[in-house]
Amino acid sequence: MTKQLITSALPYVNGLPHLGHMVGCLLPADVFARYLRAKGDDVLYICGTDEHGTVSEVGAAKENMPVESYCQKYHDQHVKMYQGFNLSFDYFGRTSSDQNKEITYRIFKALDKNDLIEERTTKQVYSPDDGRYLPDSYVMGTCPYCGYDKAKGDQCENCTKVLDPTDLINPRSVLSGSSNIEIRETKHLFLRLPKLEDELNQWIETKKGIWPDIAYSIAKKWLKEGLKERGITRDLKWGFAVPRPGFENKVFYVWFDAPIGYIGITKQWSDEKPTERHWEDWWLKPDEVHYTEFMGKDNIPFHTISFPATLKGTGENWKTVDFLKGMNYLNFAGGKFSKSAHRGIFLDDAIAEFPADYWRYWLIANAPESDDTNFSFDHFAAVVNKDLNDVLGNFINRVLKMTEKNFGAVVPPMGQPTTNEMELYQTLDTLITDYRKYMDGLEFRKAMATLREIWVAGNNYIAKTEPWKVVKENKDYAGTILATALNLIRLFGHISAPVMPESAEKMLAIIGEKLPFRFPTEPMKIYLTGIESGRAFAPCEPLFAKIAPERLEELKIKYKETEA
Ligand code: B3M
Ligand code: ZN
Repeated sequence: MTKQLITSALPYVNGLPHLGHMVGCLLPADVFARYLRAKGDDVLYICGTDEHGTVSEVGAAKENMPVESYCQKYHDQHVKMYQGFNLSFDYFGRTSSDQNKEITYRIFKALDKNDLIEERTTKQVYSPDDGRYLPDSYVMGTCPYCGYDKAKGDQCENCTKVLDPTDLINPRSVLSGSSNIEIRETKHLFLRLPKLEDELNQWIETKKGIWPDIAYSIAKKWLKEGLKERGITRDLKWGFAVPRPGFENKVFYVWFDAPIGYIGITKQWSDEKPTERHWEDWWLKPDEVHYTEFMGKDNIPFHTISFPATLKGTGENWKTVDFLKGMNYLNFAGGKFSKSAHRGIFLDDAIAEFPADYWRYWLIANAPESDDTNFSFDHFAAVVNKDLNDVLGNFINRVLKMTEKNFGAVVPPMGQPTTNEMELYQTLDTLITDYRKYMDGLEFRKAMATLREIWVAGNNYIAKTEPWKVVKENKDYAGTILATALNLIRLFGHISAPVMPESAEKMLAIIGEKLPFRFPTEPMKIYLTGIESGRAFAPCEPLFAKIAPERLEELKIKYKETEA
């Protein structure tokens, strides 16, 4: 059994998550984790809130709360929203945990021992009007590389270039807007990335043709430009104290301990559940584990350069990423989601409007894999109405009704397959092989298009065989058709489960089956004759409901889609 480690980028604790976060990393990781579990792999899906840094410190001050309680409050909100979306984390932890501190110190000490940490006096942005040092992301200005005028001091989100705040043209404070900015000298620690450049280069080369283009090319672009030493400490109170004399008022930079958080959170899990595998089995036995990371494109540099460098620099045998799934952005009505402008759809609203499966299916079927994608309610409603209602839901309703009417609520006897059934088996064998291939390759859009084709194949089979007519002249064959169709409902349940777990559970319940989901490996000839005749089934309410035109218009107004 393969050990599959899966992580999705750790959402900042203070940011209210929206559909863009969901599709950028959390949901595809969940779909992949569910798929691998259904195939029988040993899966560990780890995530958690990213809690350190100024954003939390400033947020807590605004709410007049101790930063610890502030983080706890928002951590709990994340947990609740992800439960609403049915994310199946094996553990959802926190980067501020004791375990993460322990691992962060262990890694820092190893880097220091290997002469990869350098002390430097640096110039730091101080804002007299705010009465504090401003961290990189709190300085805004014009990017010297692409001219984008809202570039932040840590990274330009327009050209993804990593910046220092002192690189910015016309810098100003994000907090007060003040451009009264002083540069003060202060001591900081740096990770000597140039010393690790060759090793990183060799490693990245092994990913060529394996990683999606976006991940490989961003890493290569960085390496080509040459790596610079990277600061790993900050003038803040909230964070892990730097264990070195003379650094008493400083903490580690949030981007230093956040990716280490994947390991720290795994240790949190393993400490809480000592009966499960030990965290070291996942992180210190690299040959036994396959590791897949999910993230939005802005996170790629940190995960292809700084985090692997941090791990490799220790000289210890840490697991590094095997496959990195980077996603582009999801836009809302052609622009960015924005909390302050109340633009876009945040997860609490999403769940209040529609069942999680509607969102899950739309998001994965339209994942921004090769380019940015746009969300619109028109498109969302079209997909829900057509794919989920007309194609999948209708198939199930018709089959259940027809069977009940002619045979009662039991599976009819299955006769010998005719050429119709043989054709169906063949079509589905091919489609399921494709579906598996796309899921294994993390090509989510293609996987969902194939899933839909599988549902369509079920509809085509019924349209071609016309059981409502056949039942009048050849009841035995009508029974075979409907028994086959009931087996198809089970198939649809098992293979739709990674993306629509709630609906899939209902589909299985119809034919009296329970979890766990199992991805079929046997030929359809065998699988589709699997349910014994005479088994009772339970007719159910329609699984999906259409979004009516009036509702659609209301949604557009409520979420300001038309104004965007
Ligand atoms: N919290 C950035 C983000 O949410 C950051 C990711 C950390 S992953 C270790 O986009
Ligand atoms: Zn730029």
